[in-house]
Amino acid sequence: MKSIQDVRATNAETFNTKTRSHLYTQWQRFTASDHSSFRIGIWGTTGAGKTTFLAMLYDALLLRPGWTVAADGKARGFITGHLRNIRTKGRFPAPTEVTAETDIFRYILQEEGSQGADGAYNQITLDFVDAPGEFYERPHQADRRVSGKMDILDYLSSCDGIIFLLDPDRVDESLGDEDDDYRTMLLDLMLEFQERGIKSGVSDDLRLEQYMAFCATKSDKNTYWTQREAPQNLLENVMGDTMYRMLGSNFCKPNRYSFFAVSAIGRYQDPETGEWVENVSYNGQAPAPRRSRAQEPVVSTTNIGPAYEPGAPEAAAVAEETETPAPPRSPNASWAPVSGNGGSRPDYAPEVSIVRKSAITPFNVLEPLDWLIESMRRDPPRILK
Ligand SMILES: Nc1nc2c(ncn2[C@@H]2O[C@H](COP(=O)(O)OP(=O)(O)O)[C@@H](O)[C@H]2O)c(=O)[nH]1
Ligand SMILES: [Mg+2]
Repeated sequence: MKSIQDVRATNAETFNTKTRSHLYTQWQRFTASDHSSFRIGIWGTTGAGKTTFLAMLYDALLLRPGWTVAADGKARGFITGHLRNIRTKGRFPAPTEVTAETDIFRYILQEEGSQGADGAYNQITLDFVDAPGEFYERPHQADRRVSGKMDILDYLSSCDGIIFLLDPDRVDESLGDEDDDYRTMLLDLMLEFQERGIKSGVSDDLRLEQYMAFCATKSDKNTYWTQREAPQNLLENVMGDTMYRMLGSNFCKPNRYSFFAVSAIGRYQDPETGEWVENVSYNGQAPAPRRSRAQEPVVSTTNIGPAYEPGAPEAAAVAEETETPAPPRSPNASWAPVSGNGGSRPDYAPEVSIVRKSAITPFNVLEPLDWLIESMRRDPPRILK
C-alpha cells in the first residue's frame, strides 16, 4: 500500500483543472435534478476517516427499519468495493487518490410516512465527494479562480447541512510546517460561508444558515472513548478552543451546530469479560497505541533550543574532561534530538486492521445525520442553490 506521502505527492500533481471540470459537469447534472430535498455534504481532511465512515454509514442506513436508502450508480461501486474490504477482509480503504474522474456520489434517503400532502416523499440527499483531504484542506489553491469551475467551496456552500469529520489524532503537534491546523481551515471555511451568505442576499442575518455537525472520528480509541459522553470537549481540543468559541459567538445560530463522537468501526464486546474493547489493531499488535501529546518525549528538539545542539557548546565541556579516558555518558545524551517522525502526520498503515470483522459495531454513525435531518425539517435553512 502506498504511503500517505506518496499519495499526497501524486495528488498534488493530478489535482488540476481537468478534475475540477469533471466535477463541475456532474454537479450540474445533480443540481438540475434536485427537487425539494435537503442536501447534506461532508467535509474532512486526509485520513480523517471519510471513506470508512461513508461506507459504514450506508451499511447502517440499509439496516435501518423505516428508512430506505438508494445509491446512484457511481456511489454503488464505491460502497460495494469498500464494504467488502471492511466487512470481509477487515481492511481499511486505501488512501483516496485524486483522479480526473473524482466523482460526486449521492445517497438518497427516504423515510416511511414522510410524504407531503401531494404524496411526494420528502427526500434527503447526501452528496459527497470522496476526494482526498487536499481537496478540503486547500480550497483556495491555485487554479480555482482561474478555471472558474466547481470546487469544494461551491459544493459545501450549496449544502443545507454539513457533516464535519475531524481526526482527533491530528493535533497541532502532529502537523508538518506546510499543514494548516483545523482552526485555520475551519475559520477560512466559516468566513467563506459568511461571505457567500451575505452576497446571496437570502438573509440579512450575518450568521450562517447551514446546519453543522462536528464529529470527532475514531472515538473507539481508548482515550477518546472515555470522552464520548462529552463530545464538545473532545472537539474543543481538536479544533482549538478559540475556533470552538467562535462558532457560538460569531458564526452559528444557536441550534444549528452540534458535536458528536463517532466511530465507523466501533468497539466490540469481548465474549469472555463482557467488556467493550478496541476493534482496531495497530502494527499488527494488540490494539491500543495512540498518538498523543502525552506520548511525545518530554524534552523535544523544540524546547531544547539551539544552545543545546550536541557538539556545539557542550564540546567545550567535554574537552576539559579529556583526561578521563572514557567519560561517562552525559545525562544530557538522553536529550538527543528526536529525529524526524515526531512531527509527521498519522500514516496510513496497512498493518492497521480490524480485529473482529464479524463484530463491527459502528458507533454514532447515524446520529449526526438524524440530528441534521430533524433540525432542518423543523427550521429549514435558506440556502441559495
Ligand atoms: N480506530 C479507528 N480508526 C479508523 C476508523 N476509521 C478510519 N480509521 C483509520 O483512519 C485511516 C483513514 O481512514 P479513511 O477512511 O481512509 O480516511 P479518509 O482519508 O478521510 O478517507 C484508516 O486507514 C484507519 O487507519 C475508525 O472508525 N476507528
Ligand atoms: Mg478516503
